Amino acid sequence: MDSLEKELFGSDTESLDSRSDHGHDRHRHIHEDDLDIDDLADSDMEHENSDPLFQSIMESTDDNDTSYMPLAKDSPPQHTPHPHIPGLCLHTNVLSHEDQSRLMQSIIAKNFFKGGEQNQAMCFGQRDLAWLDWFESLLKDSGTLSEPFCRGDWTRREPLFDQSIMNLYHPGDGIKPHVDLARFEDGIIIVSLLNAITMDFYPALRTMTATDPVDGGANPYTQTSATNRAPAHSVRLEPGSIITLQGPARYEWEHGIQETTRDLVRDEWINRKIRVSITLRKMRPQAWEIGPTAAQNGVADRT
Ligand SMILES: O=C(O)CCC(=O)C(=O)O
Repeated sequence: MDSLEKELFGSDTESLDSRSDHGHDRHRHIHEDDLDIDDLADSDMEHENSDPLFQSIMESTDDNDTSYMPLAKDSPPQHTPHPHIPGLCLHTNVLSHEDQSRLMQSIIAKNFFKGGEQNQAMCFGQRDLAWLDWFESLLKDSGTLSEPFCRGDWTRREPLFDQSIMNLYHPGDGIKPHVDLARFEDGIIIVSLLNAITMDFYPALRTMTATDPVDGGANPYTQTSATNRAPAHSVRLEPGSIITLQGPARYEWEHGIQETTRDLVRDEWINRKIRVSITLRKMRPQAWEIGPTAAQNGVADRT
């Protein structure tokens, strides 16, 4: 990484420890009955106390974690276009502690990860994404979807998203480098929750365009990207941050997460902790003819 990129994307802040007091009230979308992550331990919602995932989330928080640098209470969101990957923008400090708690609470309540037995879950269709409705206004209010960070019409489309993937990462887990399938429109966002991780970017082995056939066959990236390649760029995804991918970043670059238990961040090895991500996309209209079941084939390889 060059120094500008390091400055913008290498970060030595780490692990938004969910027990730390970094909550702030920038976003007013939170219902009164929202619980803080800390409060989840005392709650008697259906899955929470007995849910192994919930337990490991609680255990992954570490009061003695000195590597964590809390965000200032009123820090505004920051939007930083990547200097070398057109269409990639990193939006930090978008989700407050409460916002993250609210998303995690829904994920746990919906038992998407089957108590930690599976590490990926998908939703298809607007109705299945109703639990995320409030999040759309947060995206807009925080400026995340605004020009010049996001360009073009996709930020005004209706619905904004109709497909999501939730991914759960334990230390050592990763996702193979891939370009998201042609069945999804341009304009993709990835939300990071709980703890930080490093995402790598590689020039795509096979680039894609917005007009490629929606059923572009099996994902070529899961096979061809298995070879070891050094990433061209790496981006530190802090909890509460979002990346937006559009244009070249969406079609001409692969993104992936290495299977490792620690990341090198500004010359310092940082141990990974449990992380959850939400990827939000919109299916191309013709893609519904393939059907959600087929659409699940060829998603990026999880490990
Ligand atoms: O978990 C992440 O941050 C990346 C997820 C992703 O690339 C995917 O689901 O296709």
